[in-house]
Amino acid sequence: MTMETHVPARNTKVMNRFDLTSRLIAKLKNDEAVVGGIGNTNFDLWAAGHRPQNFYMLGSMGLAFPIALGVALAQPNRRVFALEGDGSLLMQLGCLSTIASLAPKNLCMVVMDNGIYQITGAQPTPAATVADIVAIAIASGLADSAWAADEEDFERLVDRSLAAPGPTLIGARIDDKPGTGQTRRDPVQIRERFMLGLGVRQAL
Ligand SMILES: Cc1ncc(C[n+]2csc(CCOP(=O)(O)OP(=O)(O)O)c2C)c(N)n1
Repeated sequence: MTMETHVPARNTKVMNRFDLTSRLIAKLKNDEAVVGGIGNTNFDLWAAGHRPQNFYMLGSMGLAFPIALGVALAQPNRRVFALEGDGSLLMQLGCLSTIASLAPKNLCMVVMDNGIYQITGAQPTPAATVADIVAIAIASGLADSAWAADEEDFERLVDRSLAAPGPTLIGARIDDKPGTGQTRRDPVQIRERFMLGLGVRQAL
């Protein structure tokens, strides 16, 4: 079964990244992993409440979904969420069809689509005009992809992703606000904490 009817992006409510991220984190009760993409997605993930199972990508656009794919394949009994901006995903579209081919049941991708490269000065991305991220995901083989119509619908889609076999993708149109707060930029610490959080490294 797929995520019901596909709502076109332009019929969806413009929401807020930090609010949606907080709603997602509030639902996680089983040490689910969450991978934040470069910049605002990981800033808001940090601000929503740091968890040892969070990983914060620094510096490279488009790597949240590929990293989350690796985690999902390595730990099939853990649910994995990944948060990415539209500009970053458009730079790394090939990951969608790779994920569709490998079909990890435990992976949910969330695209925070503000139609701009917010963090570098709000230049418009193709998602603002010609590119529909959810349509691209479906055409890449990710049938369980849907735009969230509003916050309630976003929560419903997250609940479904926690219960149903994935991979799933949720598109959310968001406003142009920058991230709330800033992740501490210490890549070694971020990696070590994540490995501890996933139980693949023992504390010294
Ligand atoms: C390969 C590469 N090109 C350009 C940059 C500079 N850069 C960093 S974040 C960013 C914009 C990210 O846009 P998006 O993913 O839509 O997130 P938003 O800033 O809108 O939250 C850009 C252009 C980079 N870090 N890496």
